Amino acid sequence: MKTLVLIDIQNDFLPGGALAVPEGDLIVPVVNRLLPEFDLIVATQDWHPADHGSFAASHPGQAVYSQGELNGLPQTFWPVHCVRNTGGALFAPGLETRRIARVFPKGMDAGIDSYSGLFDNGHRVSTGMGEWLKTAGALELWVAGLATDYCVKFTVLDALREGFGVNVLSQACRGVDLTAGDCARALEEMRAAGAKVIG
Ligand code: VGL
Ligand code: ZN
Repeated sequence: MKTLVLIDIQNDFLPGGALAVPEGDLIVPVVNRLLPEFDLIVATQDWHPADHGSFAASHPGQAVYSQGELNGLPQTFWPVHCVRNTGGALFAPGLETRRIARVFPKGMDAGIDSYSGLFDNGHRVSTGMGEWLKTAGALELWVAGLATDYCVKFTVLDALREGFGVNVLSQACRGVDLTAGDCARALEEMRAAGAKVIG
């Protein structure tokens, strides 16, 4: 069961979006080209309430892209992005979505962020993705999407911990690189944890 996991390929993460990932749009044709190789395809969608605690705007005086804490966990304060049921939260135009078997929304609890597609950042609540994939017979995952240094990385690390074999499709990922080198370090961290980073 060759399984593809697409992470947060949403308008707000594309150039021109609220939390633009440089070259985020370039992965769309790459992903579309890969789809026929897979038996099972799932996706995540960052799906925040308008007052989500990861937004700088939810904390008066807090600058976007600054670091702080949210309910005891370290938190980067982001621009308002991927508010559920808004255009910014929709999948990228041009992304072939017809074969996506199931979409797992995440980040709905205003009090905690959820970079990983499997658990919130405190590992308190599961999205159900890991269980669902196991029930579907998936053992090995191929991961693509946005952003390499946040949601891709934490999804990969959680999937490894859950016992999946994990391959990172690096040409089908792009990152934020808030600090230069973040993406390279994220790929190295995934590799060190047991993921295979492939073209
Ligand atoms: C993401 C920051 C905030 C991501 C989501 O998809 O990588 N990054 N929310
Ligand atoms: Zn988010």
